[in-house]
Amino acid sequence: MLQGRKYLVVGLGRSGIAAAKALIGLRADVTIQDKKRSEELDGSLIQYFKNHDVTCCFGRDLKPDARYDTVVMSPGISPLLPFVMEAQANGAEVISELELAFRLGRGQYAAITGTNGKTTTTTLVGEIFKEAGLRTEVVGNIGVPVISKSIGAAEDTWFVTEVSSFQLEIAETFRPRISALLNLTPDHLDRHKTMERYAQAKANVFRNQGPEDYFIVNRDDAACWQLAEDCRAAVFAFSRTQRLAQGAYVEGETIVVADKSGCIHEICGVRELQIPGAHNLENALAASAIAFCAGVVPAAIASVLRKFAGVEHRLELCGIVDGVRYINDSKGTNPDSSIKALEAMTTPVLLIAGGYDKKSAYDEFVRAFGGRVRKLLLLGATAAAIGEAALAQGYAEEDILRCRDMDECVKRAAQLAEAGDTVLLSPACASWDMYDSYEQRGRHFKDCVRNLQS
Ligand code: UMA
Repeated sequence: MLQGRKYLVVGLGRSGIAAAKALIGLRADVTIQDKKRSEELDGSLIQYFKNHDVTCCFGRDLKPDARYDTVVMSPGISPLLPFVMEAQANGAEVISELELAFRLGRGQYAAITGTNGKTTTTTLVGEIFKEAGLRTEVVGNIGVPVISKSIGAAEDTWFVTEVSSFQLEIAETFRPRISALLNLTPDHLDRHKTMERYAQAKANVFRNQGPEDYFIVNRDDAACWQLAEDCRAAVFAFSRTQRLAQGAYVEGETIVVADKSGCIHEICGVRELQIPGAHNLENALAASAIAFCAGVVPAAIASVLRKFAGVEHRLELCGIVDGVRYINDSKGTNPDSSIKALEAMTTPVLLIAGGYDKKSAYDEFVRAFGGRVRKLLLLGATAAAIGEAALAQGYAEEDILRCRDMDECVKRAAQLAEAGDTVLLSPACASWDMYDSYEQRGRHFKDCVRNLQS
C-alpha cells in the first residue's frame, strides 16, 4: 500500500490512465495533469477519478505549489517540461510508467527494444512463450501499459515487453531477466536531440542487469554491438550474416542456435518463415535467441516461426483491387523502417509517405526507392521535406503528388496504378500531425482501400 505517498501522473493517455488507476488501487495520493481541457477528455473517466479523490489539472501546466514524492511520466511527454523539472527540483523523483510497473508489480521481464522490429519480435516471443506453456503477458509500447498487468501478477509470469526509448529514458531500476536490442538507426531526434542520447536511453534496457541475466544483441549492427561492451549480463548475439560461437544465426538455409557449450540446435528453415524480408529474418533470429535463453525448447520456437503471419500495420496486405496490391505499413514511422518495407517489395510501387516531423533526414529513404517507386504521394507535415529530398536526387517532379489527406492519396494512387503494381503506405514518419496513432492511420488507409472495392 502506498498510503501517504504523493504521486503526480503526467498525461492521460493509455499509459497515464493505467498508472493512475493502479496508484488509486494502492491508496496513493494521486494528482493527474494533461494538457487537454477536461471537455476533450473522457467524461466518465474524469468522474471516476473525482470519485476517488484524485486531484485533476487539465488544460494547463501544473502550478508547482505542491510537493510530490514521485512524478510518473507518460512516454509521449518529455520529462523536461518546466513544471516537471520544478517538481524534481523540489525533491520528486521522475520515472516512467514502465519503472513504476516494475517496482510495484511482480513477474519477470523479457524486454525488447531497438529502432525497428520491436512489435513483430515482441509478438513472436509472446506467441512462442504461450506455445511453450509459460504464463505470459505481452505488454508495453505494443499498446498494453505494463502496469495494467503487473500489479498482483503471479511471480512466474513472463512480461514480454516492447520498450521504447521514451519508457527507458527514465527507468532507473528496471531490470529484465532478458533484454534485447534489435538495431539502432536515427529516430525520435526531436526528443532525444542526439543519436548518442537516443542510444544511451536504449542502453538502459540492460543497465541494471547482472551476470545471471541475458542480453540479446544484433551482431550485425555495429552501434548495438558497441553498446554491448558496457553490459554485465551474459551476451547472447544473433546474426543474419555470420556464424556465432554462441547465439542464433543462419547455417546454410536453417536457423540454428549455438548454446554456451557450443552445441548446435536446429530451429527451422529460413524459407519456412511466412514473414517477408531480411529484417523479418532478423526478428525471427532475435525471437529464437530470446526464447532459447528463457529455456524454451526448439520445437516450440519452430512451431510458431512456421505459422506466424505478421502483425497488423506492418507490411499488411489489405486488399487487391484491379490487380493492384494495397499494403498497409503504417508502422513505418521512421525512415529506416520504411526502407526495410521498400526492400521487401518485388513489384513497382506507388508509395504514400509523410507525416509528423521528427526532424529525420530523408536522403537515405529516397535512395532506397532504387527504381522501385513509380509515383510518390506525399501527405502531412514532412511532405515538403521528403519532396525536396526526392527532387534533389533526380526524382521527376511529375512523379511527385502532394495530397491533402489519405483519401486523396489512395484515390490518386488507384487512378495511376497498373495491374501488377503495389500501393504501399509506409510513411517514414510518425502519425501525430494528422492522427492519434499509427494504428488509427493504418485503419484509415484500410477503410480507403475498402471504399475502392465497394
Ligand atoms: N500530453 C500532455 N502533454 C504533452 C503531450 C501529451 O498532457 O506535452 C497528453 C495528451 O493530451 C494525451 C496523453 O498525453 O492525453 C498521451 O500520452 P502518450 O503520448 O504517452 O500516449 P499513450 O496513449 O499513453 O501511449 C503510450 C505510448 N505512446 C507514445 O510513446 C507516444 C504508446 O506507444 C504505448 O503503446 C502506450 O503508452 C502503452 O504503453 C505508441 C507509440 O507511438 C505505440 N510509441 C512510440 C513509437 O513506437 O515510435 C515510442
